[in-house]
Amino acid sequence: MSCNRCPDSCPSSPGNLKDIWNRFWTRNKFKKLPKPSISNQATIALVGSPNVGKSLLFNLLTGIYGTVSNYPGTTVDISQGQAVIAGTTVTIIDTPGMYSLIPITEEEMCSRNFLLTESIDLVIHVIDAKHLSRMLALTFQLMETQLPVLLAVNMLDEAEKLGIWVNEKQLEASLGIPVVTLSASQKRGIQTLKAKVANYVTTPALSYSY
Ligand SMILES: Nc1nc2c(ncn2[C@@H]2O[C@H](COP(=O)(O)OP(=O)(O)O)[C@@H](O)[C@H]2O)c(=O)[nH]1
Ligand SMILES: [Mg+2]
Repeated sequence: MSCNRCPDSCPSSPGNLKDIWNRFWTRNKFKKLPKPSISNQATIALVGSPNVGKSLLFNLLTGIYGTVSNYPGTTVDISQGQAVIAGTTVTIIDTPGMYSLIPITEEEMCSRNFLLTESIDLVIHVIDAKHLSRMLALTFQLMETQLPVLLAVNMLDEAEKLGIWVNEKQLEASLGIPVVTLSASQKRGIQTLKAKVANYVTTPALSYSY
């Protein structure tokens, strides 16, 4: 909204805000719908806060043969590997820890840029079951980018010890996206995760309308 007192260069002037808005959303405005079936070219990004188990999950899905490279122009690591899901080989990317799509750290900047500029078929948002409500904020931000999102609620073993029980179906119904509860360290829920990844791209009913 214009206050009518700002010079044209004011960052709050409607023109500049429109530019920022357009730059942020252009990529998403014309985003294709998820592919009808998972293909050899599919790229799946593991995203989430630090220490939620992304890298352990990456290792479980890809084995030990991932490659680590620097995000261009930075010293931030991005790991890439292959996994077999629903009988086909897909690429899995382990992104640097990120609390929010509004970046503060270099890691967050890299993860955000990666998500918004690369061709990603599915984002797996890994969260810690012990801090469910706090971590769902990023889930909503990711959903707003209109990228297909699957929520992986990890650390179930630790949550259960604290008496926290996560209702996968209820969460799925509330959010409108697929949800998997798992414990990467106990290798619990990995097959369900793979099945839901495969299902997600073939079952339009699970797509959220937002
Ligand atoms: N108890 C428990 N520990 C886990 C689980 N998943 C990962 N961890 C541990 O949590 C720590 C952080 O995991 P890491 O994969 O490095 O997290 P990242 O920072 O998200 O990549 C490591 O010590 C893992 O072994 C889990 O499901 N349960
Ligand atoms: Mg990691």
